[in-house]
Amino acid sequence: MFTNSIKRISLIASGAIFTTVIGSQTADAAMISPISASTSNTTDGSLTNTINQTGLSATYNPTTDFDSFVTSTTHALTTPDNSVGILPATGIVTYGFGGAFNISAFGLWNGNGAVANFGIEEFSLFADNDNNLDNGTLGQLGNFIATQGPLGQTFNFTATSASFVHLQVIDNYGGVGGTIFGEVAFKTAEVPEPLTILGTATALGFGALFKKKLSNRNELKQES
Ligand SMILES: [Ca+2]
Ligand SMILES: [Ca+2]
Repeated sequence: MFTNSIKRISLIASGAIFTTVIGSQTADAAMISPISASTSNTTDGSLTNTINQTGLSATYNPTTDFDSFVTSTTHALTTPDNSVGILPATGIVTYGFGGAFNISAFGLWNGNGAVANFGIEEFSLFADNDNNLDNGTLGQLGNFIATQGPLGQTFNFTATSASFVHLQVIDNYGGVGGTIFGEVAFKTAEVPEPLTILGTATALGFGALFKKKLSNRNELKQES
């Protein structure tokens, strides 16, 4: 659906280094990427493409400052190789963190295809302790309006502990048949697990330290 028709992170001997790493980990603007994504919509491209940093103009890790990263990083033209299209245009995408994290903002790189208007416009976020929206949630984090384009966008909400977040796509900018977005990330205040910190320190030590209106799904499939 993107193609021609949708013109779319020895243990180090130095304790000083280790301390430095811990110091940056405790910054209250660390980034967390979901480790899972699911939807009941049909997809073109892959939801994995929205959590694996494909298409981003820079890469991040858990110590990266969320605010400055999101607001200065762009996503390449959204294609099936680096993004996802969900069909129909509205629906729910559920992201999982592999455990509860205290999250306080959502980063989105929206649809940025060769054909405009397939990006997310209105959306809501819900916190949850499981991947099931139907059995209730921990509450709505907010209702937001995204803009289209390659630059990352930040949507803040009250800090909430959640293992899953449901992204409810309510509307897009008019593209018929589907909605496209390139990448997501979350802001967390949580200190990553000790193992993660150790791994990061060790690594540092070794390393130097839709245009035409899509008429139907067949067309979408054919062109995917
Ligand atoms: Ca991507
Ligand atoms: Ca639930």
